[in-house]
Amino acid sequence: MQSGPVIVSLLNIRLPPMFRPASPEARLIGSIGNGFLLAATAIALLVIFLTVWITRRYGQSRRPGEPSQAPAGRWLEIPMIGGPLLIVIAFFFWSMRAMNAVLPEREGRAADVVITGHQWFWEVSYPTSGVVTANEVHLPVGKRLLLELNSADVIHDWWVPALGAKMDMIPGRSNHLWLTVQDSGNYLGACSEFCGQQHAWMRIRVIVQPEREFQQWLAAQSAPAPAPQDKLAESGRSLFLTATCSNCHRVKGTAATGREGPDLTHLASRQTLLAGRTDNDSASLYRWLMDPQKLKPGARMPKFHLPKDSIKALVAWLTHLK
Ligand code: HEC
Ligand SMILES: [Cu+2]
Repeated sequence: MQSGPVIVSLLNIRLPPMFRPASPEARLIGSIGNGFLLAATAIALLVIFLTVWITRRYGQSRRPGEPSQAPAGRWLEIPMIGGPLLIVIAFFFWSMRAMNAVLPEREGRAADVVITGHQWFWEVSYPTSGVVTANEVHLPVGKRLLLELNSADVIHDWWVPALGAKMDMIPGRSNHLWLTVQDSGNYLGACSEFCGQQHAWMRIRVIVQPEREFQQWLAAQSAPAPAPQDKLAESGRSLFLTATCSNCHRVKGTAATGREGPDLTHLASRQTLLAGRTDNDSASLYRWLMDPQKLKPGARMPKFHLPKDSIKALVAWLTHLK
């Protein structure tokens, strides 16, 4: 459901995602934002009105000389103190309600999904099925899920505006969020705490699917990497295992068990590469392996100066990893 003010839908304006909440948690947080915007607008209008009215009524041209300095009576002091106090109290309870809905009480439950921020990609793991993937988070629709958020290096911050709360990922501790997504679809977000050179290319893609589809995806992901189907891919696979690639990347079903870089077991099933930097196709893979530093300067993957034929073989194998 894409809710928003009527006037906006009439004008056919596409609001930014934080005004199109897709979860009850996001809706609650959005309501505070909207309430705040309304209250602040009303106060700004009141101040502007009083400024104009008072200057016109009591200005020098109308009433020359020093204005009378009589102090205001109780009738003015009580609303001037009481009004703001009431507003602050209302927002305090409103915020407490939202915090209670979004921040766990974990209810003794283990996390459904564990997301770990790395410079500059997201490791995504599903503890109950042992699935590990990267950058694209698949979730089942309509289920109340507990997310665990960690960091492998510096502070990152998880934020998918349409899905609600923003949460820091702090090295050495785990933060948690509850999340219920009500509609299937793709939801985009980004790392929201400056975390180094490629912070801007640390995008999030949450893919929300009907339960059956999600379970199919999970089952496919828990399988080991498919065997190479042709000679070229076969040589790409052995190159991968003998070059240093396997020190940093895991490919389930092979000897590659590195965790420094994204898990590549089912790389070809993802929509994008490098946390949203490019589409996932052979041309982009080729460009990446030719010179990672050109595509994502500063990325934690060095340039290998591999001959073109070797890169072609690697790409052939990587595109096999459905
Ligand atoms: C020193 C560690 C390291 C080594 C060695 C390494 N990589 Fe990487 N690789 C990374 C990191 C880190 C990333 C994530 C870059 C980013 O998105 O910022 C990455 C990303 C990738 C990606 C994109 C994955 C995705 O989901 O977007 C591919 C494909 C890849 N590497 C292939 C290889 C191949 C092939 C080799 C060997 C020739 C190799 N890597 C060697 C660290 C490494
Ligand atoms: Cu980050």
